[in-house]
Amino acid sequence: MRLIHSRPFRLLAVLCLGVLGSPVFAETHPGQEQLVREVAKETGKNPQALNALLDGAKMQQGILDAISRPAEAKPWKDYRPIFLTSQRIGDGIAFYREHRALLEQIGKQYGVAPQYIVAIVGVETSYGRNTGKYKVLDALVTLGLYYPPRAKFFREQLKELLSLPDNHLAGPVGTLTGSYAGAQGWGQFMPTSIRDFAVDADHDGRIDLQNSLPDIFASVANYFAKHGWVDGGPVASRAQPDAAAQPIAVKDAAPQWPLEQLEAWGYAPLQRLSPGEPASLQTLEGPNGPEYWFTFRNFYVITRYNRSPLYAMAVDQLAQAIAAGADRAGAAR
Ligand SMILES: [Ca+2]
Repeated sequence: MRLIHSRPFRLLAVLCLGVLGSPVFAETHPGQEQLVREVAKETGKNPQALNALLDGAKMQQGILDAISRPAEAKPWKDYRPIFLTSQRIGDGIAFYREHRALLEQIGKQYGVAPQYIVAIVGVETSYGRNTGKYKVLDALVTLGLYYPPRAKFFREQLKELLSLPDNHLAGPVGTLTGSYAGAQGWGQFMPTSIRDFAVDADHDGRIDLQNSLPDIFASVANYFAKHGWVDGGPVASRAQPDAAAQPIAVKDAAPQWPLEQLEAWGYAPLQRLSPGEPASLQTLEGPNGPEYWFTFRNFYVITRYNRSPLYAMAVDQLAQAIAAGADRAGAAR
């Protein structure tokens, strides 16, 4: 609900409410004054400028509708075809070839194989084609101040958006666009991820995750590296259960056992792997029945980008398809 619609009314309301008692300040959005006070105190930014910015933001019902829509829990057999399309693989191969030198340089610097950087921007935004049409400020105001179920998380993101130095964003805060959840750029970074992981790799003094490929690639690679990516380490590998294999309860994708323990429980690797490799097990509903997968440290790192194990599996398989195709394309030249 917006009580006050314009600045003259705002001033009037401040005066009236001041006379009547609290609240002393009239707000365009609930909790705005407190938020502005915190950001101004912590960053030294001008409270009037922050208020002006927030006064211009709109609560969007469409954003509340989008986040409230129950997420379809698709099984792997229906999830995989959405991301592993021939178009997305083909575009990824072409993209890798076009930017190979830069990708390999950044991949080497951060210890992350380039095909995983390409796969992330492929899954997130179809290689930068769909970075989102919502105003980031509207999205985070709406979810941070008007959506109690996730207010804690999104208020923190809104606060960070307002706190980030101007040169950490692709443009003025009020002009930025992104997903309905306020994620920005080719890699769909939330403001706290920009703060913690984004990189100015082309050294132009600005972190631009919308227009600078060096910044985009290095930020994704740095995100992986900072979450513990093991250069050259395994991601996921098929497992074959024997007749006596028992179902294994897995809390999340964090590796919990050495591979040989899972083998002892009846799951055989289909490729040669180190018996001591820390692993977990995912059971997915494939097109021909259950699929069993050993997953490793790097798989878990991908789930730090998006919690879904299906997401991590799709990224891994897209990355492998892109790498194989880029090598073939490279050999054919
Ligand atoms: Ca830059």
